[in-house]
Amino acid sequence: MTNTSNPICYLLFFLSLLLISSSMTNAKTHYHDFVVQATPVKRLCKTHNTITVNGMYPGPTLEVNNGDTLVVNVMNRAQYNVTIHWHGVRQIRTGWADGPEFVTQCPIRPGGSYTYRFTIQGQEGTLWWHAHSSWLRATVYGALIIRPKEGDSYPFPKPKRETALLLGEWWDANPIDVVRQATRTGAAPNVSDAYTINGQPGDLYNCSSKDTLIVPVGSGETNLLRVVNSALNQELFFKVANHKLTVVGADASYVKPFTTSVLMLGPGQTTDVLITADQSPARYYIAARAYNSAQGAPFDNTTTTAILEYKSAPCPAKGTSVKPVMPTMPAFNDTATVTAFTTSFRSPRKVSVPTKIDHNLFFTVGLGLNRCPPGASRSTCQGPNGTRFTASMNNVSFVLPSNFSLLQAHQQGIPGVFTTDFPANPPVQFDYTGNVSRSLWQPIAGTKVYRLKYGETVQLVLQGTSIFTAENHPIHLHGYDFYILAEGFGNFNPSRDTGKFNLVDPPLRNTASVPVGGWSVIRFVADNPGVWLMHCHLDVHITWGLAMAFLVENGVGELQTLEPPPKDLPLC
Ligand SMILES: *[C@@H]1O[C@H](CO)[C@@H](O)[C@H](O)[C@H]1NC(C)=O
Ligand SMILES: *[C@@H]1O[C@H](CO)[C@@H](O)[C@H](O)[C@H]1NC(C)=O
Ligand SMILES: *[C@@H]1O[C@H](CO)[C@@H](O)[C@H](O)[C@H]1NC(C)=O
Ligand SMILES: *[C@@H]1O[C@H](CO)[C@@H](O)[C@H](O)[C@H]1NC(C)=O
Ligand SMILES: *[C@@H]1O[C@H](CO)[C@@H](O)[C@H](O)[C@H]1NC(C)=O
Ligand SMILES: *[C@@H]1O[C@H](CO)[C@@H](O)[C@H](O)[C@H]1NC(C)=O
Ligand SMILES: *[C@@H]1O[C@H](CO)[C@@H](O)[C@H](O)[C@H]1NC(C)=O
Ligand SMILES: *[C@@H]1O[C@H](CO)[C@@H](O)[C@H](O)[C@H]1NC(C)=O
Ligand SMILES: *[C@@H]1O[C@H](CO)[C@@H](O)[C@H](O)[C@H]1NC(C)=O
Ligand SMILES: [Cu+2]
Repeated sequence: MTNTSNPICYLLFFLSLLLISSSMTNAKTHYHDFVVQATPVKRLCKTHNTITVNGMYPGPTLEVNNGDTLVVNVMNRAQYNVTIHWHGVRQIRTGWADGPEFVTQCPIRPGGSYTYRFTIQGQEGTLWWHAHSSWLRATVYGALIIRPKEGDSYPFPKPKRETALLLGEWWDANPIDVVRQATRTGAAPNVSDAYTINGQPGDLYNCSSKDTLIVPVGSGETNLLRVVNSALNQELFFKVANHKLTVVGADASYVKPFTTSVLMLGPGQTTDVLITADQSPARYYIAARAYNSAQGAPFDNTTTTAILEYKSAPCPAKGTSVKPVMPTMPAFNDTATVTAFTTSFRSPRKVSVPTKIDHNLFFTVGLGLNRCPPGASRSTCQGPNGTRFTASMNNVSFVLPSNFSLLQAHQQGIPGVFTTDFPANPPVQFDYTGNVSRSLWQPIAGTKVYRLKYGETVQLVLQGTSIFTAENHPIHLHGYDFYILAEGFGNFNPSRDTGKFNLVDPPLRNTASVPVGGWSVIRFVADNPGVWLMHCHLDVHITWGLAMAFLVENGVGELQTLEPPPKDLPLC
């Protein structure tokens, strides 16, 4: 181009420069007000004073393009402390906007407000936002849809319509009362009474025949469903009767398309699928119900439904009611189906997985039981055999600070809020997935972080344990996407399992479902300074301490340094 004398070439060159600069200035800033408030919501025959955003359940859908900036002013008009987390957003240098209470900010107290400002950088697909304070996210959540930059297109044929489907969980009670009761008694919290799709349980539940979401389709159309598991405590199977689903994205990264009849999502995960209306015009149930991997544990064994309705479906004759076609759902403990699904994910093409590892970490993840302190009232020790439930990573049950957020304490050098001795390996080696001796069941409590220098590479083996019970744990890392190199059952064995790593096209995600009685291996580069929570996204488990945090130091220069805290950052 530059060594030509052809004036047309010069013209084209300058035009292309203009185009590049205009696509750079195309990025928009979206302003939103979120008012957190109690709102009457009627479900399952009863009205509750539900905490919502702007009176909506689920809350507003945010739609942006990759590269756009969001400015969301959150006003707390509820009676509880609240924060909002933008689940899966990388938050590069903007850790103050990440949201987990006492990790990156103190809570927004009743009457207070805080403005979250952040830019979407290099992410496309479906994410979501939710409260990150106690169990408020049971009802305080919504979709965050990120389309390609203007002028860019999807790496698949443009769908005719797009529908976000948020799978949720409903208690016929105040969810805050449910968690408070569990925290007081030490027992497992009550399970939910219904699952929901975009806030509607569907017509299999009592008093819910009108509370059913209808998803219209035209015959022959291909549509995009953006499925989000926003349930609090339950991994879910998802199916559409008689229709195949082609998975094209997950956690706001594209994947190599594959076709399946069933999805499984852990809380926190998103899956984008194409669905073609290639069946006879009729009404088909879209259904979700539990994948419950913990043997013998009580769970909500109900099924939520929406209806995929062909626009040309014949109207049922007057006075008759033709039920939509119901899909056959996998058994609640069908781990084989889950494994077939989760191991189908690939990146669309070869990716550059870090190969020189600076930190080779091994974290156990699982439950535990605390013996009751002498003299404690029996009413506070209603876990199994007079214990209290707990959970831990590497035998540390995570305790949130209460006087400063971890990020504030780090940035301002305030001592005594956390320690940096989170162990790189389990303090005791044992047969993690075998019959674990009772002497190992009680973890220590602590606020420990693991320190990383800017740019260091991390390999992390997440090893499930069978302490109390083995269970699939959806482990979510804030501020990062990571490659999932492999997963398996039993104890991770480096000499046997390293050979199974996918170093070519592993999927990039923000939440990994660690198999029940098994392990997952992830890798990431610590290129985002801040304090980043990593936790089980079953809220019952994070409540018990199944969490830790990475502290990533600043690098060199402004672009590798955490921004200064916003002026309106809530203090404790
Ligand atoms: C939990 O369930 C028990 C038994 O059904 C019930 O008595 C209790 O009120 C429930 N707790 C809450 C907070 O709803
Ligand atoms: C629905 O109502 C019936 C009759 O009142 C009751 O027996 C049943 O348990 C209810 N089902 C659910 C899921 O609440
Ligand atoms: C769950 O409910 C189904 C009916 O929908 C029933 O067949 C099954 O036994 C129940 N499973 C458990 C574990 O309660
Ligand atoms: C699933 O649970 C049923 C009982 O509801 C049991 O018979 C079956 O063996 C279990 N399957 C697996 C794979 O654990
Ligand atoms: C509770 O105690 C009973 C009787 O000693 C025992 O069989 C059971 O395994 C114990 N359960 C737990 C979870 O410790
Ligand atoms: C913050 O709280 C921790 C734990 O309660 C305490 O040890 C520490 O001294 C407190 N720090 C300040 C500066 O108050
Ligand atoms: C697990 O080990 C304990 C002793 O450590 C033993 O009493 C118990 O029977 C074992 N349970 C199983 C299922 O093997
Ligand atoms: C966890 O630490 C406690 C206290 O030191 C100890 O009793 C227990 O055996 C440890 N468990 C594991 C799995 O390391
Ligand atoms: C609300 O947050 C403040 C710190 O900002 C804390 O002191 C208080 O205990 C919290 N309230 C509840 C109910 O958790
Ligand atoms: Cu968990």
